[in-house]
Amino acid sequence: MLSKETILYKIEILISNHFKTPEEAFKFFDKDDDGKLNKAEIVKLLKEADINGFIRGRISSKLIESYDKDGDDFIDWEEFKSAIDEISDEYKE
Ligand SMILES: [Ca+2]
Ligand SMILES: [Ca+2]
Repeated sequence: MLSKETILYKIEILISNHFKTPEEAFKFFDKDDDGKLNKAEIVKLLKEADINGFIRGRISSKLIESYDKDGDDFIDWEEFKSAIDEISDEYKE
């Protein structure tokens, strides 16, 4: 199992390599355009972030567990942003 730090780091790399802003990444992965990421959409994000296929489902659940503040089983923009802010805090020099 990858550590949370490693996972967030891979997501950070994905976003900075392929998107101009975290918001653009969020919109890209929100395939059904409902303003929230569901588990399947997060699994796709993890795939793009080069996370091993066998653990994507579990990591996706873990991320929802950690960042779904209002408990609706979706990650909305505010929740996504708080995860991204955590990454930037951790990796800023
Ligand atoms: Ca969605
Ligand atoms: Ca939520």
